[in-house]
Amino acid sequence: MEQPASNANPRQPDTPAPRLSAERLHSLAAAVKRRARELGFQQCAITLPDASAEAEHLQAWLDAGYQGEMHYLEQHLDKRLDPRLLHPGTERLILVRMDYLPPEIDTLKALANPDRAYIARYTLGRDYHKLIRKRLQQLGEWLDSQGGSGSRPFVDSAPVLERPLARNAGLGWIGKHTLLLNRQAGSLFFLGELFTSLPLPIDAPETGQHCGQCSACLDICPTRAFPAPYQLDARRCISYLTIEYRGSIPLELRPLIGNRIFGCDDCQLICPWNRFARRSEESDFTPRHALDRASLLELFRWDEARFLRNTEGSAIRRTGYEGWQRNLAVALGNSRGGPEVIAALQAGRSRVSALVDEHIDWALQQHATGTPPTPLPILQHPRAGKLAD
Ligand code: B12
Ligand code: SF4
Ligand code: SF4
Repeated sequence: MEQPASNANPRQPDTPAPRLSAERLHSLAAAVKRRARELGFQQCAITLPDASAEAEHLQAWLDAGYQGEMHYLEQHLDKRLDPRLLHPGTERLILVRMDYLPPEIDTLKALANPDRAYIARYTLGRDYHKLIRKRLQQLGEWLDSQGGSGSRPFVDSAPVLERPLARNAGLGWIGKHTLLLNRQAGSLFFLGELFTSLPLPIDAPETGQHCGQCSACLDICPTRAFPAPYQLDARRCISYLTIEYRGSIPLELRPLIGNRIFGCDDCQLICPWNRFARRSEESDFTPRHALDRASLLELFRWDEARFLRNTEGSAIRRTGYEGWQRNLAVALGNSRGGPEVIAALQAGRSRVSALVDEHIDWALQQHATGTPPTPLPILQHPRAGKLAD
């Protein structure tokens, strides 16, 4: 999900931050949190620009090759560990989180129907990067008008270790599924941060680990993508395979992908803390083009022009038309099949690329041999009826 560092109107700290009294900084910290809430963030907290404690884990993760082809994660390690190198003059990071679960959508029903497309809940609406960056920019402009001298917003888009920094700010703990979890809100939220030159008072870090003996996320992952708690082998993660990866999806993983055509939520849906996940009121996160209930066939029939039109301003664009067709071919191979599906798959051959054709051939083969769909572990789970939906 990381994209090349953006140049979203950084406000350079060309003049040093004016010296503000401790009292003034204290009241500004409280005011910035109020302002963040007014701007639609559910929570905001302040920490030091320092992630050096992550060096060992980060290096071990990269050495194991878990990043797959996301080679950008191997770059700018110095900036990841020391955010001040990314934006000189930074004294503090203001971390924010924003809930994204849209209201009134049927998550489990979508997963349970093999003819329906499942798109990760975070990306059914408009691209969150733009929304969050814009709000962070507004927060930065406001802060600068109060005595700051330069701020810069980031969301997902730069070499910033967002989860460890958010934990350091006290926004939650890193769960065994590697995502940030909050006692009041679960994990279905985005993170973003504003770099500021103001030495605001910092918040207490979250030092607790509230997963306890639970290992539900590790056990439910359909592709067994967790070699150990707190470690994700992205090469096996459906989110990576359907969004970031451009090549041929490993044969042994295809049946396990089910009907997921963009991202995956299973390790979060099973998490007991997501009983506390809140629905978002942001209209940007409302599903577009009925993507929460679309059928696989309908989406597979989109031509490239329609794909580009319907994914304008959406993070789904990231996978590209080839990736979209590839993912849909795999999901159609896992569907119930039938004459309409076979005809559509056949008609889809030689339309996009050799890569897509290879996945279509696999799907046709699945139906020719009558291979039954692999049951999704999450639907077999005894708590399936009580999951975050
Ligand atoms: C690359 C990336 C991915 C990759 C790799 C994921 C990963 N776990 O790293 C892929 C494509 C798989 C992915 C998937 C998803 N992502 Co993503 N992703 C990122 C990105 C851009 C960078 C993450 C990164 O730096 N990884 C590097 C590795 C080393 O980090 P790590 O595994 O967490 O390891 C750290 C710690 O866990 C710790 N650690 C490691 N090992 C150990 C061992 C022990 C014992 C301990 C204690 C600690 C520890 O040290 C490490 C270094 O700090 C961030 C945005 C950002 N800039 O941070 C979003 C981000 C993490 N993604 C996000 C989301 C929403 C998702 C998905 C839910 C999307 C979806 N529904 O499909 C899935 C979830 C999959 C999962 N279980 O993680 C959100 C998460 C919000 C949250 N609540 O935490 C982020 C923060 C984006 C955002 N701005 O909101 N993502
Ligand atoms: S997002 Fe899906 S595939 Fe990836 S780790 Fe979580 S459950 Fe596994
Ligand atoms: S499912 Fe359990 S182990 Fe996994 S993150 Fe949630 S509480 Fe932690």
